[in-house]
Amino acid sequence: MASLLGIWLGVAFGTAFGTGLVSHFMQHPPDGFSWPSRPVWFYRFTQGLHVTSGLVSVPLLLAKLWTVYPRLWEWPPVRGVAHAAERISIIPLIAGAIFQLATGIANIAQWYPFRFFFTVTHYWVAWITIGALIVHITAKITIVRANVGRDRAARTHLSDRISQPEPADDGLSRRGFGLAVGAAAGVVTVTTAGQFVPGLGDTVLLAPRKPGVGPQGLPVNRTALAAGVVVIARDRGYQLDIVGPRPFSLSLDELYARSLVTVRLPITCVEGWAADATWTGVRLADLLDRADVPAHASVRVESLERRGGYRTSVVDPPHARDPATLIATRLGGAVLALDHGYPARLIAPNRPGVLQTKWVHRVVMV
Ligand SMILES: Nc1nc2c(c(=O)[nH]1)N[C@H]1C(S)=C(S)[C@@H](COP(=O)(O)O)O[C@H]1N2
Ligand SMILES: [Mo]
Repeated sequence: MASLLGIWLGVAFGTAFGTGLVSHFMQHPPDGFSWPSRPVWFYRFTQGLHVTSGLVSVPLLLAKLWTVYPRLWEWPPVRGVAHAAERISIIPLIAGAIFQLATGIANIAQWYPFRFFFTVTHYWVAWITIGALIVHITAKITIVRANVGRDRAARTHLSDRISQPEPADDGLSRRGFGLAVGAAAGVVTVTTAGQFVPGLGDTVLLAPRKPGVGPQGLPVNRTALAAGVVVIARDRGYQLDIVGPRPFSLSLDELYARSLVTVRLPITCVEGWAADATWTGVRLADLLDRADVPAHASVRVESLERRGGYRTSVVDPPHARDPATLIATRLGGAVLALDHGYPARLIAPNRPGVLQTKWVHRVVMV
């Protein structure tokens, strides 16, 4: 059972790690690297997998700890150098795994009881945990093979380290335990996947946000009140400034009069919810052309928000030039709600929600 749970945990943690790296490098692309803007749904897919594999790991990890718990108190605690190294690697593995799952869930719930910055810590502890996991897998691979593999001969060589046949009538059977853990993992998946799988919104029970619930049928991440832009965003004197070799500005009326392009794109929050919406606005590429911004240049989109980690975002050429990337002024046919970024916001395909800047008032070539 420990071997089987180990395999599933390895798959779940590996998935969470890989998709976590995608999300990290989308938000912090290394120099000279930029992500494609297509397929439109790619980030929705990877981030959905990230959150689901993390949540599914919770019942798997609890079951695994429960199964191996007696082994943690085995005597003598070490049986040589290799065994000691393996035992020591258990500490960052268990601590890291619990830390990643706990902080990830707290972040989904937008609950920040900790003093450190979530994304940076979650990223670095992921490397520590995966490092310890690789050491652990290397140390245990032979036992796992003997336990779950078809090679019966391997079993006899390791007879003292592998599971003995199940004694009859000894409490919860191995099969019953396995089914219970599988059921728990299944329930977690079904009650959270609706956050990002189109059309499954009704099954969301465990997640704090449901697609379709919020102003204009869309959840809100940070409200205008929280961002401190309620007054300034409603100012009739608002202007959108496009700063390039030939800078220009659009007044509120000009911007709305020019908002003629409609696209259907999701907002995909890193926290795991995604919702499709119909956006209308001006193509970013058209604004950049008019300002003579060269096709290979990146631009920075700036919000009216004065503080906050997500008040600006950089748009690299694949996204800046994608015909579906808009400075949007309308959502579902109506003027953008203040909480969704009135008077104007960025919306682009295949991009984490944190980079879909709201209350945009300036676009600057960088
Ligand atoms: N200026 C600004 N824009 C922002 C944010 C923010 O905090 N400030 N939050 C981002 C995040 S994390 C998400 S998921 C999306 C959500 O957009 P919505 O609130 O319109 O659904 O807005 C993004 N745009
Ligand atoms: Mo977000």
